[in-house]
Amino acid sequence: MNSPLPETLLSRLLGAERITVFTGAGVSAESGVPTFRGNEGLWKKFKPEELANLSAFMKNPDLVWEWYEARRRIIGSVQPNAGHRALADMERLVSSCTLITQNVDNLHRRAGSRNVVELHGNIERNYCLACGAVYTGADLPHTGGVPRCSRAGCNGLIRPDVVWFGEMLPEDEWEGAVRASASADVFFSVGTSAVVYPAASLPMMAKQQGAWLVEINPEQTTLTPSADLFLQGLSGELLPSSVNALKEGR
Ligand code: BJW
Ligand code: ZN
Repeated sequence: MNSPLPETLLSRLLGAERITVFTGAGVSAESGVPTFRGNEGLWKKFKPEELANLSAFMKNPDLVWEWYEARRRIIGSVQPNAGHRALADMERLVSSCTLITQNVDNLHRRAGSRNVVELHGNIERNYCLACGAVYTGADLPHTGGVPRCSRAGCNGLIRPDVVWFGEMLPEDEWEGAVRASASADVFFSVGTSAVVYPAASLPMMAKQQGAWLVEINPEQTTLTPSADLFLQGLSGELLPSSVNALKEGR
């Protein structure tokens, strides 16, 4: 059982005009989507650094594609959890609420969040490396192995529209994330190990600009010593109780 939420959290939430939430793989863990790192990470066979980069894809496109296909199958078979749903509720309760996610699994949108900044792309979109043509799951050519572009004369490799190591984050999303972090009164960092940059710089950016920094995670991270409040536990429990407290306080 979690201990009751501290009063300071409630008063900070009630006094906040702008709340920004930054999420990572841990927020989808209770839906059954494996995280990347740590003991519970299913991808222990491969480090994300080994598969989530362009040179791995060029060297062995079928292997990398199959990793994404396996993940799409998992994501397609699971549902958003109570943590995702609480964040969708939070958006409806707070006048300015931005959700910045590193996740590519689309579960925040499926839960009803609308103001979502996807920093690392979306696994449901793909594009041709040669001509840039966009493919969703439904219009992908199914050939076995990595699909190839069906535009006349192209035949380029199709890759998932996600951000791999060594690649720049999408400019508009990054700028939106920086704006929402710098202007936040309360900033939540939820379910992320906060080791992958530049995304991991957002919580400290928010704090340096005056936000009250709350971290939700069952484990301590490198961010924990800087958090104004560390709520140790599962996001599927702590996010609903935070949002319920906000509902009751209003
Ligand atoms: C729960 C829970 C529950 C569990 N409730 N919580 C040296 C220093 C600094 C930076 C670099 C460096 N060397 C290289 C870099 C740059 C590099 C980087 O940061 N590397 C570090 C690993 C060292 N970054 C990049 O390359 C980025 N681009 C860039 O920098 O561009 C500039 C540039 C351009 C050209 C050349 C050089 C630089 C791009 C990074 C892209 C990351 N992409 C991935 C894959 C996306 C696609 C896909 O999904 O396949 O993004 S990697 C992977 O990590 C994925 C995630 O979004 C990201 C973060 O992981 P996350 O979400 O934190 O997950 P976990 O598993 O790490 O943590 C889960 C947490 O949940 C844990 O803490 C658990 O305890 C917790 N948890 N259950 C709450 N129920
Ligand atoms: Zn093409």
